[in-house]
Amino acid sequence: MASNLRINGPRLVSTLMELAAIGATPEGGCRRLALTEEDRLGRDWLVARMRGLGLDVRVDAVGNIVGILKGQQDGPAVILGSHIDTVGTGGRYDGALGVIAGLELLATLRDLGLQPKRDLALIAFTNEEGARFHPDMLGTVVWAGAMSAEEVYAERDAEGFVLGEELAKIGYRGAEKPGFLKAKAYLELHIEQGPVLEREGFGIGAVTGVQAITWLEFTFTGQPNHGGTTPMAYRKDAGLAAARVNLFAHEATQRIEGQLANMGVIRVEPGNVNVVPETVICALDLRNPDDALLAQAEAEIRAFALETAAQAGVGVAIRDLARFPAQPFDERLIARVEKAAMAQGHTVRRIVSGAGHDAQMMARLCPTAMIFVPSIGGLSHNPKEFSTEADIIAGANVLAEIAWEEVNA
Ligand code: HGY
Ligand code: MN
Ligand code: MN
Repeated sequence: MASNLRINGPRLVSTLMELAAIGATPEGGCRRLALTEEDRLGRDWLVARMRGLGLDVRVDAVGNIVGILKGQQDGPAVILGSHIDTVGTGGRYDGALGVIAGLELLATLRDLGLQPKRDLALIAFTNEEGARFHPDMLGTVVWAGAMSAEEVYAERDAEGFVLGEELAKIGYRGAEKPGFLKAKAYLELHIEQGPVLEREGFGIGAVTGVQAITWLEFTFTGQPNHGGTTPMAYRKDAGLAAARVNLFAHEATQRIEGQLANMGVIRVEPGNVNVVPETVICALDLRNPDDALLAQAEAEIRAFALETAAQAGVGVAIRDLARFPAQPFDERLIARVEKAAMAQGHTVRRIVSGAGHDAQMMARLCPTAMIFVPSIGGLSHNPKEFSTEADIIAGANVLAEIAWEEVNA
């Protein structure tokens, strides 16, 4: 049964589009920021679908939603998962595809009346994106024991809302202990979110691991003053310091092999065109497949920030928002992804993930692998994010074959 188990492709696509309608944006994407009303609606929809499949549905202390198909015998489960929260300019596929593909496999098993030897679980993890609350991958960070629920409850978003309160407000501060379900293996289907598979003509990516990620927040404190009367030499310009750090970080990507930098947050106070900025809070997303090179880039950028703040006569505070080392996946499962893809007639290549994923934390607990499908135009975190029906169905069938084999091994 293992090698010719196939999911219901049209149902996969229609279920994905049903979720996409929740938090749909006029530009054709999705906006379900973690713990917002849109996230709650998506969660409620998923819980109802899981219950409709007869799964045992549990919610843990940080809102991870766990749907379990009981196996014939006790023991560690095979876990499928991803996330349904999105960034502000999210698309329809990032995260959702992995959750819906897991749901579709469970629906297929129900259609066929198949009970696995072990528990087969599907988890939608909380706040994978880290767009509203930090760190990203928060649900799996707590699931894997790297932070406690109490620690993350205290996290605040940019408006000052507190994570623990927001979680309770949407009704997903659950009773289960994060990590309560032991895992034999974790598998995640996800869009590539980059241009490689499409550009090189591959249908499936066998993901070898995730690159290292560091997010830093800089708070520059200057002196508000008149933008027209204050001589340039007299200014204590927090905006100038932030701009120089952004430029320096981009220049570091030219010098350091594999280095990436993005300043996606720049908040200026008071934010008036004719006032020299008093405070600038900015956040840098730094990544590199190599831990040591990322550490070098971080050290250089930190040193430059202190130096440029002194030159501009402004104060500076630097805060860690997230820090994940490069994470390799399980070689046996990576090879299994390649084998299943080829057996099902797809082209496949190995690829390192540029994006962070829940899988990188689950890999600390059990053998883990990811399956990528192409992102058209390499677009993601953009409402125009798109993957073809053929590709997502192919990815879901590769996931199904491996999951079914692992859960009965
Ligand atoms: O930031 C990331 O790489 C992921 O999308 N959370
Ligand atoms: Mn994602
Ligand atoms: Mn994402």
